[in-house]
Amino acid sequence: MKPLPTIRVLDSHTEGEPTRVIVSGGPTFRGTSMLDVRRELESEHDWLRTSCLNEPRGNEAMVGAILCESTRDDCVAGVVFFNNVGYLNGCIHGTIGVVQTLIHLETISAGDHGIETPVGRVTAIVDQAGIISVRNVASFRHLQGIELKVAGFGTVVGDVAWGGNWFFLTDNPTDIPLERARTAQLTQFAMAIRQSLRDNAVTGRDGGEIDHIEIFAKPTNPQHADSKNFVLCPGNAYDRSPCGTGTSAKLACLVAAGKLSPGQVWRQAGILDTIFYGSAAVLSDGSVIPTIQARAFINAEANLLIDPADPFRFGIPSPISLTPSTSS
Ligand code: PYC
Repeated sequence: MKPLPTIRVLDSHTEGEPTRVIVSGGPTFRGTSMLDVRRELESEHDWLRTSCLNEPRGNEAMVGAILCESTRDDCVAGVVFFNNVGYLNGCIHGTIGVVQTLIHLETISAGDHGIETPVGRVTAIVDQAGIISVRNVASFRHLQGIELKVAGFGTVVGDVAWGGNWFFLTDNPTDIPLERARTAQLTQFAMAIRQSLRDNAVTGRDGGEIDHIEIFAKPTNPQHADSKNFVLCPGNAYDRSPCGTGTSAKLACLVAAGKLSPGQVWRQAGILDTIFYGSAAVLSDGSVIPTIQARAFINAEANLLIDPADPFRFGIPSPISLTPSTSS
């Protein structure tokens, strides 16, 4: 029997949020940057994303990462991240997952390693004990104290910030507790915020869509964390981790508000009460370079088989559409 086309993946989770790294079986790219590679994936090879992440092989929470040769001399690898509905700009939990994967494959060991992403070069720092930190791209608060009318929830006030993705950040104005048992309600609330941002044409710089919503509350255990968040991702899955680009956006807002000093450690808990440790160096224009530390664990090595007879060989199409709906 002829062998079936095979995609080799390594799965990990970073403080609860899964990453599936494609290590072989993908196409060859022509692009001269990870932004080009992302465009190629989107326009020519979207089957790879849907095959790996959609059911029945994947699930809505999973973030995929295709490992590529970097187009730069100062990076050990290039990577493009995607999810259940499309392609991400940056992804820090995913970068930590990629780095843990490269350690597992014995491609890298302790030291500093450049990783090329569609939003620029990030640096992974692996210490002698194997603890991974990632120095992210420059992050900044773009808008402060935006007031939104959110259908069903009243007025919500928050900031817009870039941390490698665009975020709307707000302290929880509702009485819905930030607890795992309440993620359905939190998801409804965050989706309503995102809809209001669209209806009111509130965007990131250069019109970038604010597709991540981050809601903050007091931590479950103030001895372990400074804050707890719930993060809604573009495909309506919530981040099981505290979200690295979201934590970077939070650091940028805290520094802009004079609530965090350069180098001071911020302990951001997520919905599972796992923690990302963040700190920020401040640049002359007020933006920050965040460094995020977290644990990732490899939990599977697998060959995904693409059987031409399988009607769902490219995954079951996602019921979620990225096309914004118009509210009446
Ligand atoms: O950790 O940056 C992150 C991230 C973005 C979306 C899911 N996780």
